[in-house]
Amino acid sequence: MHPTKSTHTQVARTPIAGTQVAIVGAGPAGLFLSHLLHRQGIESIILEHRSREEIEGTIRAGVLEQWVVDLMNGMGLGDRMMREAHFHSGITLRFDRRSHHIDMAELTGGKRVTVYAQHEVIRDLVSSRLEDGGTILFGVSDVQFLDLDGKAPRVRFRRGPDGPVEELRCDFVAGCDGFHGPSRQAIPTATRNEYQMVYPFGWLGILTEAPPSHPELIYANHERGFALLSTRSPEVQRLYIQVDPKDDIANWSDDRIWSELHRRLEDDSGWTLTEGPIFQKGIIAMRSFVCDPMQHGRLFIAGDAAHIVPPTGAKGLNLAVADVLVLSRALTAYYRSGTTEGLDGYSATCLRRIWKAERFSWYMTTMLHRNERESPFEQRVHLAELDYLVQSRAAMTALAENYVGLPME
Ligand code: RFL
Ligand code: PHB
Repeated sequence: MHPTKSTHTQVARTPIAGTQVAIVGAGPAGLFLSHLLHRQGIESIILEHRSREEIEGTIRAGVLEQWVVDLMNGMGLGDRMMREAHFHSGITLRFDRRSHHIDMAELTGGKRVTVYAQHEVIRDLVSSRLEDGGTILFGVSDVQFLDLDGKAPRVRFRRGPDGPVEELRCDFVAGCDGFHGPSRQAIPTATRNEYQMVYPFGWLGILTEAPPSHPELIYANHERGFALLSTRSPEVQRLYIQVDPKDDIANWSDDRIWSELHRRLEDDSGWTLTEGPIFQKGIIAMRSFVCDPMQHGRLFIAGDAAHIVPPTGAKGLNLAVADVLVLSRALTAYYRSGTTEGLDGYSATCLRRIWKAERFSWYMTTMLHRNERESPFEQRVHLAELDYLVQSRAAMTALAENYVGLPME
């Protein structure tokens, strides 16, 4: 591999010749990568299938690890987050109608839980990247990869569903196109190992116009199933309940949702949940998934394109940022000195962190959900795990340091 310097300057709507790094997908992975590369003087172009309005309006993650907050601030992207996010010192675990506060800040030397919605992060990253003169092509379709094994890969695409076929020449392709995108499939099956676990439950998530009911997140293990209370703003709250992933949202009237939330979340302290109008609801399935390796030739995949975690550990967005931080460092070293060591080791470096996050997300998920397929013995073991956790500083510290984010190497 030899570094090349692209001289291309992109003006939207004119034909595109080339760039240094073609990024597919404007989710957290793609947008953070484009920002990180730009700060190192490396050019990129983002090709995004959906419209700007769609990506800025999709409701997903809520919790940022401390180092992601620090990274955003260090990159000058944190002003709105620091004004509008909610900073909690810990979380509450609730089971057997009792509540237990896990003081993450105290257990981890000051690291906090930051609740700032993923679509707000997306809004901040898109506007700042466009202000910097970056190129994000929204609404592209038919993305295909060519010559990933060679020195000059190309990405073929159309603008909109009917635009002419265009080709973007580049040095590298970053596949940041989420779990259903095409980039992972471009790694030959002969070399691609996939590890997967599908859970027999999903989450029904709502957004409600109500004031916060509690100063921090509540994760509840209840005999009727898991429930989670989170927040978005002083006016909007985010709540989830464990449901059958195949259930139809039409079966869930607002009254039924509130009734389940009350039953699963309330404890013996007299605390009650504040209701409000529900303005968004949906059901998501849950899986754990890892693709190894995360690279093929000059293609590097990152974020949900390479791995999925169930949301109970709040790790997905944070892992996506960790991947692209590793990738941006490897690309920077390559363009500065021609060394390919970082690029060659990209997959192995990322997978060490990914498997730890997979373990933690699986642990939180199995401990907090009711799984009808498990034996009564296994179910009792999960309750014993919770009981042990809230009595052991060592166990709480282990949970806290994983939740607020393991250090980046
Ligand atoms: P994304 O966000 O899916 O972005 C991929 C982008 O690629 C585009 N795309 C294509 N573009 C061009 N051509 C194609 N052929 C394309 N195919 C796809 C898509 O339109 C999209 O814009 O992946 P990325 O960047 O890897 O980011 C991953 C995170 O979005 C995800 O892990 C988190 O949302 C997971 N997650 C959580 N993560 C956390 O860190 N903390 C949390 O609290 C948290 N809570 C959650 C979550 C995910 C949830 N859902 C809905 C799955 C809560 C929920 C309910
Ligand atoms: C959210 O606020 O959407 C959220 C919070 C914590 C999680 C998952 C999602 O573990």
